[in-house]
Amino acid sequence: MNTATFKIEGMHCDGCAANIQSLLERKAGVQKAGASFKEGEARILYDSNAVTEEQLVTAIENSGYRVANRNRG
Ligand SMILES: [Cu+2]
Repeated sequence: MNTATFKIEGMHCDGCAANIQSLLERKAGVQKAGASFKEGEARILYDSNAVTEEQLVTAIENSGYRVANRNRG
């Protein structure tokens, strides 16, 4: 399992965070995801054999948000 923390730009309410959380949770290979509007970030626990970090970023950005920064762990 891998963990990633993304700084996300473009969220403007808790609904945006819930939206990001559910789109991440729908991705194959994602075991757990959490997103916070207040902190402006998402934390993801995923299996890198099933989904890449790049694919997670793309899923978020295709929904109209921007991943400004990424950290592993
Ligand atoms: Cu919103």
